[in-house]
Amino acid sequence: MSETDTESATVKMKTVHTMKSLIDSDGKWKWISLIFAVSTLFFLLMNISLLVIVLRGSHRLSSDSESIIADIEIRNLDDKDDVFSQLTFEEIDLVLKYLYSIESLRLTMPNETKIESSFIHTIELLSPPKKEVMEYLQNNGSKPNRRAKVYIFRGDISPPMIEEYVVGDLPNLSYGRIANVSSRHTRIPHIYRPFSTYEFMGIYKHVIARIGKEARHVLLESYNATTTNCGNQCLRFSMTPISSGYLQEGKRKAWFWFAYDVEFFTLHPVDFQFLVDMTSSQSSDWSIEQIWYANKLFPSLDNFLDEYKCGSINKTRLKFPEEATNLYSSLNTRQPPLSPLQRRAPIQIEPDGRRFSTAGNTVAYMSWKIRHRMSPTNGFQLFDISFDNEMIVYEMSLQEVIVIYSGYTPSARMLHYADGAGLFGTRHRGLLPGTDCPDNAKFIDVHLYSSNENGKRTYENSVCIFEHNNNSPLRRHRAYGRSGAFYGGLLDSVLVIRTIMSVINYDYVIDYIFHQNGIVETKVSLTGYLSTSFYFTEEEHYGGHLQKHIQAGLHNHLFNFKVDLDVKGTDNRFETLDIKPEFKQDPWNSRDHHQSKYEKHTRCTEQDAQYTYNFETPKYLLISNHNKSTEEGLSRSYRIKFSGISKMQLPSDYGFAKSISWSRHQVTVTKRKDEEDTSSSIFAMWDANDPVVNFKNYSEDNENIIDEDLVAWITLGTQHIPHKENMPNTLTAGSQLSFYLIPYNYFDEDPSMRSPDSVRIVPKDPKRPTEGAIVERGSGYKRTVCIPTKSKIDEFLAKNSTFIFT
Ligand SMILES: *[C@@H]1O[C@H](CO)[C@@H](O)[C@H](O)[C@H]1NC(C)=O
Ligand SMILES: *[C@@H]1O[C@H](CO)[C@@H](O)[C@H](O)[C@H]1NC(C)=O
Ligand SMILES: *[C@@H]1O[C@H](CO)[C@@H](O)[C@H](O)[C@H]1NC(C)=O
Ligand SMILES: *[C@@H]1O[C@H](CO)[C@@H](O)[C@H](O)[C@H]1NC(C)=O
Ligand SMILES: *[C@@H]1O[C@H](CO)[C@@H](O)[C@H](O)[C@H]1NC(C)=O
Ligand SMILES: *[C@@H]1O[C@H](CO)[C@@H](O)[C@H](O)[C@H]1NC(C)=O
Ligand SMILES: *[C@@H]1O[C@H](CO)[C@@H](O)[C@H](O)[C@H]1NC(C)=O
Ligand SMILES: *[C@@H]1O[C@H](CO)[C@@H](O)[C@H](O)[C@H]1NC(C)=O
Ligand SMILES: *[C@@H]1O[C@H](CO)[C@@H](O)[C@H](O)[C@H]1NC(C)=O
Ligand SMILES: [Cu+2]
Repeated sequence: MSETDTESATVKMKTVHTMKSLIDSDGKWKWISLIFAVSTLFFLLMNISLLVIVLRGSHRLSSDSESIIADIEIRNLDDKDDVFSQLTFEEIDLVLKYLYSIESLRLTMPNETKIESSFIHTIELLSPPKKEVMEYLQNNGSKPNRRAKVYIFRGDISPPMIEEYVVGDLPNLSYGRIANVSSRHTRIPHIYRPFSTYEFMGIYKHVIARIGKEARHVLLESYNATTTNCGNQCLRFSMTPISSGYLQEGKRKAWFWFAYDVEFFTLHPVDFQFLVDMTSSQSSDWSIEQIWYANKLFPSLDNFLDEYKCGSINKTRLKFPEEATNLYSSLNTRQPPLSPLQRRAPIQIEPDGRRFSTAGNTVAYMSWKIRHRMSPTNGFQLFDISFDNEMIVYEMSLQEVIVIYSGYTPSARMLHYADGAGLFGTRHRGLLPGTDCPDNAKFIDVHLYSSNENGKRTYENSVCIFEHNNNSPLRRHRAYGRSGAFYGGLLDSVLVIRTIMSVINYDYVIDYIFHQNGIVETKVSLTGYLSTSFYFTEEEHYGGHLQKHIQAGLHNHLFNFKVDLDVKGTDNRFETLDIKPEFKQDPWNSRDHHQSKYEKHTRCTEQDAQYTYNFETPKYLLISNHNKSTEEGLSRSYRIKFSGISKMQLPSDYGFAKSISWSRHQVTVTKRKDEEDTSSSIFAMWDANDPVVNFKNYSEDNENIIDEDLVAWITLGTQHIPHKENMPNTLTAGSQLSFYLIPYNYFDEDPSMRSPDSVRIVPKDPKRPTEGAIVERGSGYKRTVCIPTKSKIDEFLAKNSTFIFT
């Protein structure tokens, strides 16, 4: 199905939805449908013309009729967004055609590919140089060329490699070469390869098939389940890759473990694990090295099978879990209900229609404007975040998500996960209206290329955008009393751009929240299923014993974000305001007095710009423009503030830690370089012996960072010691981590003073404040009654649930 087909289908669905919601309501609203007949006709006309435009192939138009109307009403967005936007399917086709024409690449067709062959893993836009983009956006410079960044698996060459190619310039491609950059490796040993469908095919064929055949009797006898021909009593395998930091040079190995294939398998591990050497690029060479069963380690599969036969092993006997609705791991609703009331939860409505608009990759809300793109490897990225048409952030994006587990069993203690290996972009999809995002949110589909998902693919409902109010004032004051009574307040309505990534068992909700006072909030909430292992008493200090056989390991979640702030241009400084105790004689008498004072500390070099949180030395962290000051001579700045940090406890030169050097500091400021695009890579789970992106190197040259273009790399985190209530699901509440970008002498006055949502109340007669008041509303609107539109999502899903389960 083509891109335009999908869009028109969505438009049709939503048109039907809008009109039906007006007509379908109960009898007493019939007269309203009559009144609305005229406007319905208008909607219909709008949608027909929209369909025509969409069918003509414009990929720029949003798929939602309401937002088109909002666009027309609110403002005309410029269309310079495509310097940032992801490659279109047409552009991807050009890249594919070009690369397949290069014979020396020996690219295989997807239906013939194996892990040992040459194939394209991902294709995406290579970010254009920032200088060129800035010239284009701000100085009428020429449009930067569009180029593709492509990862190609070269299992076919010796030694086997993964290669990063740059292919350009679109649309008339004339070169495709291995990227030549000095800040990351672009020819990567095959043993550091990220997850791929083709590797899993090799695993099924050469590893699981062997275990399933030779140990079938063990699995059946111990677990009453097996891996193949298992009916509805199957075992599933999971892979725990081992970082090269724990292996002999040149090796690739992984622990595998079995779990019952029920809802949900990560809470049903059995006590069967095995170590596989996957060093060879030929999957037929992979060998099963060790077996761990019933808390014992065996040096080989044959040895294990012999011992099992001789009866020298205490055999495990487990029952297949019964799929009861109250099975501890299932998400079925339990009884009795929390409330006997059959009433729906509150919802928010937009009484006068949507207040944000979207066009192409751009979103506009109040004075905010934001552009976005989805990269198959890096995931969701924001660009060119501006307020009052002035850029504040050039790029803001999640860089990496890691989880470091502890445990006793061989697999559990090696579980050091860098989620980027799973290709972030492809993990964003299937947001459910009404639960993941409000029903009235705008849902965005993205189009990406990844061999793990059969090449070109549309990911439905990957991103949602909505405005809502936090039901709390952003600011307010009530002055009361006989004189000078007034009230001034503003409800905190915000624009939220939300994505949710499901990476195997965990789900990460990532919100970028734009407040009306110039604050950008980034919030990560964690949910999903725990990763667990089979319980043995030796696990006691490594996690929570949550069910008879289930142990969930203690783990540390860490997240890294890139924030390329540009405060009034790119000549910025990193300053800290260091708050210190003072004990000094009072100038007004002879007493000694304790109080705090602060000193501004300009961080001159990259080594001096690595900030580690310390409770004893409180600080404000500022990105400032020294040349743009307030009338009082204070630099214009943005402040970085965070809540939700966690110490990375592995020694810095130990194993996996070398792949994640960003995790040592809560904020690291570096001089911005196009080459130093990311703090991590899709290889981080494996590459500790020689990290492909070695973040530590970014600061190693210790460059001067005064009045330079700067990037702040921000690390959030949380330790998690699992407990009963984390089953079946872990909860977002209590697990939220945030950082804020807060204007600090950036504006001369809080810009939310201009909000149309402002309310001011003054007495009619200041001398008699209780005898009537005048209510002033910024927008001058009158309060009216309105009807929420009825959601049709459940009916829609009953017929077609493609978007949520693909
Ligand atoms: C793979 O697909 C191509 C066409 O795209 C076809 O020519 C070829 O026979 C197929 N190979 C296999 C093994 O199915
Ligand atoms: C922008 O550049 C183009 C061509 O380089 C020129 O024709 C146009 O007049 C310029 N516009 C402005 C506003 O400078
Ligand atoms: C690409 O090539 C076509 C035909 O060869 C030409 O018309 C077009 O201007 C070229 N586009 C660019 C961006 O160079
Ligand atoms: C890579 O870039 C460096 C420095 O820019 C240059 O000296 C070198 O020749 C380039 N190598 C290739 C293969 O293009
Ligand atoms: C990082 O620096 C080390 C030491 O200078 C060097 O060996 C390594 O190749 C660098 N890594 C990258 C990815 O540039
Ligand atoms: C294995 O499962 C089957 C099917 O559910 C059941 O009939 C049988 O009793 C089970 N065997 C054991 C030993 O639990
Ligand atoms: C089997 O279990 C018994 C009782 O728990 C124990 O005494 C024995 O040492 C175990 N044997 C092995 C081989 O682990
Ligand atoms: C500061 O701004 C002035 C006026 O715009 C300019 O002349 C000067 O070069 C700037 N200084 C720095 C350090 O950027
Ligand atoms: C279901 O929806 C998907 C898109 O989500 C579409 O590709 C497919 O054709 C639809 N199926 C039916 C039967 O309408
Ligand atoms: Cu957790």
